[in-house]
Amino acid sequence: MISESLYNEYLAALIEGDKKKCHKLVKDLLDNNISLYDLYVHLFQGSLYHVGHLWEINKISVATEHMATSITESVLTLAYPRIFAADHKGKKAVVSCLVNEYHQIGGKMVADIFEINGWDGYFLGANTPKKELLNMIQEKQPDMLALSLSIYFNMNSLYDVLNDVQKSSPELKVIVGGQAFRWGGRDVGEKFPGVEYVPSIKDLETLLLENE
Ligand code: B12
Repeated sequence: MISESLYNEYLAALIEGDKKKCHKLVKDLLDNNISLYDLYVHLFQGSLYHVGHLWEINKISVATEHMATSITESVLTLAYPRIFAADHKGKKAVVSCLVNEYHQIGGKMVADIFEINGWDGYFLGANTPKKELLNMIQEKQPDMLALSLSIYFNMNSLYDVLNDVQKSSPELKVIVGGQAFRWGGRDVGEKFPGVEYVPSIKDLETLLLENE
């Protein structure tokens, strides 16, 4: 678990732009065997939601928010040695954000959860055009496709992509998740049978264990 004082120390360093301190705090946590879940959800996600709130109420600038995001993207890589140490099972997942979706950290975490559970997680990143995504699915022939959505206004793009994916790869298991679903769309499985809304990376781990 992450103590409140450590969380506050990390958050202050993040907002200050003290990358060195953020790196040290995260490295110490990893050396002390913190679970990836605690690190990703309680430290990285928690602090970014906090940063988003401070930005929303005009307590910090857009530039500070961008700086905090960039530091988070760099400290995420500190967990790579642990993530890539997992035994691989020969299963593959393509993980992507859709076109006009620039929030990519949640999707990156999802790809890491696949990796640590022994899957190859091919992460395509932010703003991926539909055609490129469909091509990658043909190329990699994944066992699962995971789509991440943060902006609710992008829900129609999601439906458009799901339509085409179900036509070109009818057997492919598709899961969706991300903050956009706070505002609606959790009934996606009714519109697209077989597509599953997965609320969190904890639920994703459970799903992967069930799929072993
Ligand atoms: C950083 C950030 C940005 C950065 C993103 C850069 C990057 N490299 O990713 C930039 C500057 C690009 C950005 C832009 C915008 N942003 Co912004 N942004 C944020 C911020 C501060 C953090 C996002 C983040 O990384 N969170 C941390 C990650 C780890 O959390 P997460 O995405 O929720 O992911 C977790 C889960 O949801 C889940 N998950 C995610 N995807 C999936 C998928 C599957 C399959 C599964 C199982 C799970 C899962 O797992 C993750 C780990 O637990 C948020 C604040 C917030 N509350 O998040 C606002 C926020 C998301 N942004 C917001 C807005 C409004 C915008 C803009 C429209 C602002 C503007 N006026 O330009 C633009 C839109 C750009 C676009 N078209 O995408 C709003 C969205 C509100 C809404 N109603 O949709 C938020 C919530 C801020 C706010 N409080 O208003 N933003």
